[in-house]
Amino acid sequence: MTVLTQLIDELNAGRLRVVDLSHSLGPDTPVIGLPPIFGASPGVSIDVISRYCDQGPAWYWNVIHMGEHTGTHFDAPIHWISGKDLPENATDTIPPRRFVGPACVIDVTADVQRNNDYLLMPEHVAAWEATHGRIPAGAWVLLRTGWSTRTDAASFLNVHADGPHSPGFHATTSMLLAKDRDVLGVGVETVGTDAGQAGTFDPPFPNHGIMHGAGKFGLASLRNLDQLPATGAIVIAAPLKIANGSGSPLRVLAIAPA
Ligand code: 23J
Ligand code: MN
Repeated sequence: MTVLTQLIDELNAGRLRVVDLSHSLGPDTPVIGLPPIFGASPGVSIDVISRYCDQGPAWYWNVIHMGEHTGTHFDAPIHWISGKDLPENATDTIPPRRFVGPACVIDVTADVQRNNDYLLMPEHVAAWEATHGRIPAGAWVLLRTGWSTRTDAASFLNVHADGPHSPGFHATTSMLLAKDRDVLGVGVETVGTDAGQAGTFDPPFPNHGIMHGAGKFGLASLRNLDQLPATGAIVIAAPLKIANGSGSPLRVLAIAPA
């Protein structure tokens, strides 16, 4: 018996389960809207090449078209200017070992219900660690907010006259996680790893700047975080091997105790 045969035995026996942390990807997938002075990410389009028809009598396949940062997706360090010169910073050069790590799930659902602009602070991490133990190096830190239950695009993006409102990380927390805890990266249920209002922060989009400047990753638009324990699950998040890619849609899988 090896740990790998034991893994399969535990999955077969239902003592471990695979939890899908991804949304379905299609034309209805919401995409981030940046101020119009910046380039825009298109929505998803899927066009049939053939479907058991004259163009392909026995086969069905599609052409897909979308931005790299669409739906449930991975942010590589090269996505941000702070990570642009780091080694192994793109989807095709990150060592695959770094796609796998233990999950630390921080549940702030109640705080976010009170305040859609909630930012995770270092003292919240300290309180979580007092209960669950120190976040180990090489962990995925997943911010459970309940945001993935917002299934219509308008409430998911939550754009008001003064811009989008959704939770995220305070810059000091991003520093703590990236530098002191040496995480793989952070994952969120929202459209991006920065808070909705982060374009107005000084500096703008601090989580992107700090995480990617430290060679860390992001996972956006996760779901089913309520099916994970605070500790004890592992996450596998491997982006498409796009040459020089800044990120990609992906299937994020967790393996968790049943
Ligand atoms: C570009 C600019 C700002 C942001 C983003 C992309 C993302 O959220 C992303 O998908 O990485 S905030
Ligand atoms: Mn992204």
